[in-house]
Amino acid sequence: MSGVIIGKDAKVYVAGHRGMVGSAIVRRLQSAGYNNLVLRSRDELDLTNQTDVRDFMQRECPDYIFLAAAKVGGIQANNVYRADFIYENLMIASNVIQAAYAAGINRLLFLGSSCIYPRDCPQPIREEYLLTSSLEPTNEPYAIAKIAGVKLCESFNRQYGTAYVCAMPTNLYGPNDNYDLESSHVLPALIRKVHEAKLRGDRQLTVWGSGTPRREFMYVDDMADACVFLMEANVSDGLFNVGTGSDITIRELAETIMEVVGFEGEIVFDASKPDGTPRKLMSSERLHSLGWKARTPLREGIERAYHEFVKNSGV
Ligand code: GFB
Repeated sequence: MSGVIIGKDAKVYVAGHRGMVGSAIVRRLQSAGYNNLVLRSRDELDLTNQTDVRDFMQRECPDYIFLAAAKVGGIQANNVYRADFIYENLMIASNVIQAAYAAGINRLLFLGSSCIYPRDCPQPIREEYLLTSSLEPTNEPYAIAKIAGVKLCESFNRQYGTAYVCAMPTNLYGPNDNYDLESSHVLPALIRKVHEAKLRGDRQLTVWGSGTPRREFMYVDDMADACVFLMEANVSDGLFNVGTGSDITIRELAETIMEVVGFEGEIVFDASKPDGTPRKLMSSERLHSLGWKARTPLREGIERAYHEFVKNSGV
């Protein structure tokens, strides 16, 4: 079934609207003139509670759902809180997708992550490499939950004719990111570490791992743009990678952030911390062939994120 075209007065539910990705989707929808958004905080609706989610869907019956709610974190949080990552993400995906179907909602976009792909994938990573070999151990529980979400969408589409689409972003950063040093991803962690090192007048900066892993970083507003693009293009099925097409080493990332912040210390690598996947560069050809491309250059995105961080930290 292909989806009904979504107009500006359509009722659009953004699950996870307080998070980095969900809040960017809300900004993008509002700037495009969507005026009937359904938003619920965690206190108002617990997405791990099946009965509450079913009642909410039956009551609200949105025309389109962006499923951006998830328990997320960097390499260390994924590795330590393994049970929480698999349980919460499985519950959220199962509850929302099944309740959407049961309420007769035919259109939904499920958001995952590039870590669903095998650890030692050929690069750039194409969508068809899913489930071709083993996952990266540090985030296997999270990845398994996200793969389950992809398979839920695919299976409901096949059995019931729904139009549930999956978008797999590369490593994202931007407004409303998590800057907690224990649980954050590398880019916000390094923004904070470099900024604080500069304020203290440190001569060294500690970076986890070896600095050699390569990652592809995308500004979250580009991700939100891709999500709304998929909705408006009336795409009704399939898995779409969303990335910029270029990657850099963690050392190069640290050096770029040091330039942006204006800190000239020496980088020291902490080998007691894991490197994770050696390289994670996605092929976004499938999405490019529909006419979408990321716009924000990395340096410019880091400058924007840094200014936002300074403004919010009040230092
Ligand atoms: O961003 P990150 O935590 O996640 O780490 P992943 C990327 C790389 O940066 C790793 C190194 O090699 C880290 O060792 N790194 C260096 C640091 N310094 C730091 C630091 O101060 N903090 C952090 N966090 N890393 C996550 C997955 O993988 O990416 C999730 O665990 C998800 O499931 C997400 O897919 C996008 O890119 O390795």
